[in-house]
Order: sequence, then C-alpha cells, then structure tokens
Amino acid sequence: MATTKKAFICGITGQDGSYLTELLLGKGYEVHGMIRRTSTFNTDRLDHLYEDPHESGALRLHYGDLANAARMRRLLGEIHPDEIYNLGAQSHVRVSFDQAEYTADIVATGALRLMEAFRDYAQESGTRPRFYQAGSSEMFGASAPPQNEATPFYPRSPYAVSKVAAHWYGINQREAYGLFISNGILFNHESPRRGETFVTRKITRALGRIKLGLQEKLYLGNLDARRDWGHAADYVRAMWMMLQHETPDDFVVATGDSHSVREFLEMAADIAGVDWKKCVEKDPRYFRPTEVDALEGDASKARRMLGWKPEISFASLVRSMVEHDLELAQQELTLTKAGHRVAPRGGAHG
Ligand code: NAP
Ligand code: G4F
Repeated sequence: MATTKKAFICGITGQDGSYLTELLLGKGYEVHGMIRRTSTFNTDRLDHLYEDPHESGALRLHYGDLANAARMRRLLGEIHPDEIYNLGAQSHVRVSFDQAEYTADIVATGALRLMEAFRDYAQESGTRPRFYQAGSSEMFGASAPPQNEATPFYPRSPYAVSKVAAHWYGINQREAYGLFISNGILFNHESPRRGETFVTRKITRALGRIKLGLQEKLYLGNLDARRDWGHAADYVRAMWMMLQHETPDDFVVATGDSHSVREFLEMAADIAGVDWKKCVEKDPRYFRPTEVDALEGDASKARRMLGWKPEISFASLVRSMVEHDLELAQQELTLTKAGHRVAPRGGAHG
C-alpha cells in the first residue's frame, strides 16, 4: 500500500504557497506549512483549504520563521517530510532597496538556514528528501532576453542579489553533500491571489475600484518595463515536477512571451471598461534605483526534461484578475452603501 507523502512548505501563506498547497492536497499529500506569527491573521489565501486540526485535516500549520534556524531544524525532525519547498521571502523588489539588510537575512541567509536544517535532517533520518528553492528571473537582471539556464546572472536589486546567493547555496550543498536540491528560476507569475503591491494586481485592483467610483487615480512607475507573465497555478506544477525528476537540477520556468506594463494596463483597462489615460498618473516613488528592463524566458529545458508547459494564456490571466477584482470592488460598494466604512488597503506603497 502506498504511504502518504508529506510536504513541508515555507511561505505557504503567499500566492504560490496557496496554489502549491491545493496541488499537493489534490495529489493526496499531507501538507505542513510554516507560518509567521503575526498580530493579524495572515492565512486568507489558505482559509478555503484549512480544516480544524482536531479533525485531523491533511493541512497542518506550524509557527516558524526563516530567521529561526533551530525551529526549522526541529520542525523537519518532527514532521519527516519527503519534499521541502522554500517559497518564503521578502519578495518585493522595490521594498528590498529600502530594507536591503533584512531582505538579505531572509532571502539569502534564511534559505541557507533552511538548507542547513535540511542537510542535518537528511543525514539523521537516513532518507533522501527533496528540496525546492524558489529562484527568480530577477537574477538575470540586466542580461538581455531571451534568458535561459546558461544566461549569466546580473542582479539589479538587493532582492535579486540575495536570490543569486540562495541559488548558489543550493548548488553548493548539492555538490558538497550530494543532496537533492533543485533551483527553479521562475519568471513573473500572477493570479487573482497576487499580492496587491505587485504591478499587475495593483492595476486590476485599482481598475475595479475606479470602474465603480470608489477610487479616482492610479499612481504607477515605469510603464516601459517588459515582463514574461504566466499564471501561478501553472508555475507551482513546475515546482512539483522538478522534485519528481530523477536527479536534482536547475530549471527556467517561463511562457516565452513578454509584454510591457503599459500593454498589461491597456488590456486590463479594456476588459474593465475604463479609460486608463484619464486616471493613471506617474509617481517617482514607484521607480526603482536600478530597473530590470526586459525579462523573457526560454523554458525549453523544462519542456524537454520535465514535460512542463504553461496552460493558461496571458489573455485569460488578465481577464481572470480583472473579473475577480471587479467582484471585490462590487462587494466593497455594497458594504459602503450599507453604511460600513471599508478602509483603503495598505499604508505603505509598492
Ligand atoms: P509572496 O506572495 O510574497 O509570499 C511570500 C511568502 O513568504 C509568504 O508566505 C510570507 O509570509 C513568507 N515569508 C516572508 N518572510 C518570511 C520569513 N521571515 N520567514 C518565513 N516565511 C516568510 O511570494 P510569491 O509570489 O508567492 O512567491 C513565492 C516565492 O517565489 C518567493 O520566494 C518569491 O521571491 C519567489 N518568486 C516569485 C515570483 C513571482 O512572480 N510570484 C517569481 C520568481 C520567484 P507572510 O504571509 O507572513 O508575509
Ligand atoms: O510587479 P513587480 O513589482 O514585479 P517584479 O519587480 O518584476 O518582481 C516580481 O517578479 C520577480 C520575478 O521576476 C519575483 F522574483 C519577485 O519576487 C516579484 O514577484 O514589477 C514589475 C514591473 C517593474 O519593472 C516595475 O518597475 O512593473 C514596474 N512597475 C511600474 N509601476 C511597478 C509599478 N511595479 C510596482 N510594484 N508598482 C508600481 O506602481
């Protein structure tokens, strides 16, 4: 009889964490997520999957942090996972310029802490667990597109520098100790669950509110940057496929198509029925000291070796995000009309 596989996800409360949890639960895994203790709930993206622990659901959550090595070591020893996914990060590029040291501590050193815990756990358990490290196309930075596994890294932000370090920590542990650690190099991926300060969601959220008269202006930075945008549900499938592959390796995951921020805005505004030229203004706060101008990935290695390809088109991605955020705006309008004060979200900006 097949035993239930166990996965440990660091970063389970994020966009990718929630899609990966859905995927793994659907495959019959027992999923253990590490969450940060926060003063307000941070599990919104998981609430539809969570069951009362007293009723022994397949999803279990544990407090922990990438800043806390001893806790992660203990958790791995107690849970005995077959697969470990490190998705945890201060993942906002613009914010990483303001909080460079913190970003390095969580994104680079935090990944090392988890890999060290993984190394001890693999040795002590005598098993061969597998580790996924969430690398980023930001690591390519100023290197011209199309980018693939052979393209040199030229990181342009503290976040990207930290991701390069984590990527190389993974390769070094693989070579030094023979551990199964695979690095994904994922290009931008979005969804209706995307954090609201990343540009795609910022745009669709604002367009929904503008359409219904809840907001007047949308302030943005560089509209000329180009990104290769896919759907998060497709990309978490690639993470899982990397850990099912016979040997550990590094893979670019991308659609191979790119669009400018302006093109995303135009398409989303068209779907929402908003004249974006009347409501979008530039704000210097949203420009970066060093920008990544153009990312477009070549994922032929993942296609060839893993059999992975994206299934959700750019047009469907944009439509699903706009429709979701029009619905959210409608709910906000209904509450406002009923006399509830719905506070604007977020004090800081991104
Ligand atoms: P996200 O929505 O920002 O989620 C990040 C996750 O990391 C959240 O669960 C967050 O917890 C957690 N986290 C933050 N600081 C932590 C800490 N100190 N200890 C433990 N966990 C911590 O990011 P995402 O879009 O899902 O991306 C997942 C991963 O892939 C990240 O590593 C990101 O850098 C990388 N990546 C993303 C993309 C993309 O386009 N989405 C592309 C390439 C690579 P809270 O909920 O408590 O904040
Ligand atoms: O949506 P963004 O903030 O994503 P960015 O910087 O590409 O990073 C995301 O993708 C990476 C993968 O390549 C991940 F590793 C990372 O964790 C994150 O998920 O910005 C996209 C582009 C940038 O060129 C930015 O300058 O949009 C431009 N932009 C223009 N106005 C803006 C804005 N970005 C944000 N966040 N906010 C703006 O108002």
